[in-house]
Amino acid sequence: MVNRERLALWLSVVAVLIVAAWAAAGADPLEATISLGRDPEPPGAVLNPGGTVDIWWDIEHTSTPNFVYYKLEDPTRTIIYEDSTYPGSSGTTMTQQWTVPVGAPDGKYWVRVEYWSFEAGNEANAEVTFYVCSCTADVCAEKYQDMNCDDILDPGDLPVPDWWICIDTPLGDTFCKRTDVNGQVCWTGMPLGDYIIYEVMQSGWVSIVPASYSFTLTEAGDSFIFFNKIEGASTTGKSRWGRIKGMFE
Ligand SMILES: [Ca+2]
Repeated sequence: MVNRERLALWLSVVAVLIVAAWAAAGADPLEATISLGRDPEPPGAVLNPGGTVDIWWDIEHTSTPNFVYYKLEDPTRTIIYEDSTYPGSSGTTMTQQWTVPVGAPDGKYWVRVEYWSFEAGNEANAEVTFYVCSCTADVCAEKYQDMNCDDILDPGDLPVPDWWICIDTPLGDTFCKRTDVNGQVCWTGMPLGDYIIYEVMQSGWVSIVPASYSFTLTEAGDSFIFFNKIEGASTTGKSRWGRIKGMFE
């Protein structure tokens, strides 16, 4: 076969593949969406044992429902604590509750919902996690701006609202919240363990205290302060040395 024939053959194969891909895309308008939720959401934890988690979902679809499959798995994803198959459209909108049984391990549990239609088979899946812990505690943070640029947190320094504070949890997730009008943010009912809490630094600001803390959350709970000043802002008050010196003048 000469090179020109090879090229023609190769181009025709590519053209057939493109047409096939286009046809497949055009022939598959079915794409269900699953909204899946639970309460409490991580990093808030369900108490172990006896605590309850609310689970709900809603499936939007244009296809004909065959069945909906639901399962709840342990942190290793090898033990199924609960599962159900809902025939037809009986499981497209559901609300249910699960109580943590005695003997269940602490950790991150998994909920999975699968939507199966007659036309498209396993058309859509969704997964969420929730935390289970035998002991929980709260973590809070406060964010201030050094208004007089003396590097000291004093009564004239103002709280900073709408500032992102994030935590990395012992179960491998990251969650962020904005500070409220009082410059505060709290996470309540969190599992004990090793965390990192940090602020998301913005350009034009300089940290005075650490912008990140590693800590082990115990039942006593914990709180942290983030304290910044605007880069290049001039000192309007006396330095610490200036104050000490002033006492003897
Ligand atoms: Ca100050």
